Amino acid sequence: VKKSNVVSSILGKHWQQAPQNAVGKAFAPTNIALCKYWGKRNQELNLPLTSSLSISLGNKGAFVELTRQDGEHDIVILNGQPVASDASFYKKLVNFLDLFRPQNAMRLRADIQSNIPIAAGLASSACGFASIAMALNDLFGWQLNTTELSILARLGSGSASRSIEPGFVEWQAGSREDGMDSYAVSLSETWPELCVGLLIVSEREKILSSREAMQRTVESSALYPAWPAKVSHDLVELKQAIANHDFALLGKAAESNATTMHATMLSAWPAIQYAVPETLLAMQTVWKLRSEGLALYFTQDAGPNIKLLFEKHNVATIQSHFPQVEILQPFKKGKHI
Ligand code: 2P0
Repeated sequence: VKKSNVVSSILGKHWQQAPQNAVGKAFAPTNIALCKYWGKRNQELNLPLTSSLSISLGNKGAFVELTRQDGEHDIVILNGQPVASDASFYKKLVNFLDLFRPQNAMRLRADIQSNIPIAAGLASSACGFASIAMALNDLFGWQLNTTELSILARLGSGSASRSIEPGFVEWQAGSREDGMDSYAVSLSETWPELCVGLLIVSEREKILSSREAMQRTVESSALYPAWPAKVSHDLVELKQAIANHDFALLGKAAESNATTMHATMLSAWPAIQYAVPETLLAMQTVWKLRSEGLALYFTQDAGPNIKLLFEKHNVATIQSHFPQVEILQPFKKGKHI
């Protein structure tokens, strides 16, 4: 099954018809996985080996305006700066847009405004592809639902499937070969007290893309066979924690999911380690503070930075121990960009 088969089956008669509107606009939040997506069963369609569960970060994400562009090339502007045509983000984006062009091969201009701290390496592809999928829907007037948008966003980047909706989101792995049952579903619960703290410990570039790292882990880690069972266990705990607002259970499940994911990578060959010394120091500080009674947990993605998890009543304490932390409230209402 090819990406274009999935697109044509979702868009039906609308596929490759001209845009209905002059401009397509959309905002998509970025998301942080509490139970991670690590390993694909299908590389082409970004179909995961397991389900995952994330939290969308409120008004932190990407706002896109898509317009038609004369000439031979797409133009991608990120925060006012043109993205070079040899940049990997440009190439990934153009490949994605190729799936949707009408027969006359119309070119597009994508003006993307992101308010995620750039150095955080915070799943920019997640909100990027989700916002592009939603803006295409607006430009072409397809009137797709969130399930269809989640499937389309996944074709750009797996984690983008989880960035269509706010709040807690579960990406259900599904089992079909064409991935039509692999999309994200929003959980209805909210948790206004919940905070995420971004701890930028290093601005170093990513050592290895998530795509390559997860593939190498699946193929060579002796620990990978234990991962799907760990995910199933953590998903049960996370849903229970969310339903009961049990912060200690949420923190434990999220932190141990992240450390287990990184353990599978460390046991890959060649070994993959996204942590730098400052990452480990931050983890040790979290563990020390927790042993002293502070309800503080962390998670870590495919990079050296740490995301702290805590509740609103502990904000002042967290700030005193981590003066450089940027605190986000996923359930706080607010304007985008
Ligand atoms: C996640 N990550 O669940 C996991 C945890 C990073 C660590 O999803 O190859 O950019 O485009 O499907 O979505 C990052 O991987 O990978 C990611 P592709 P993606 O958030």
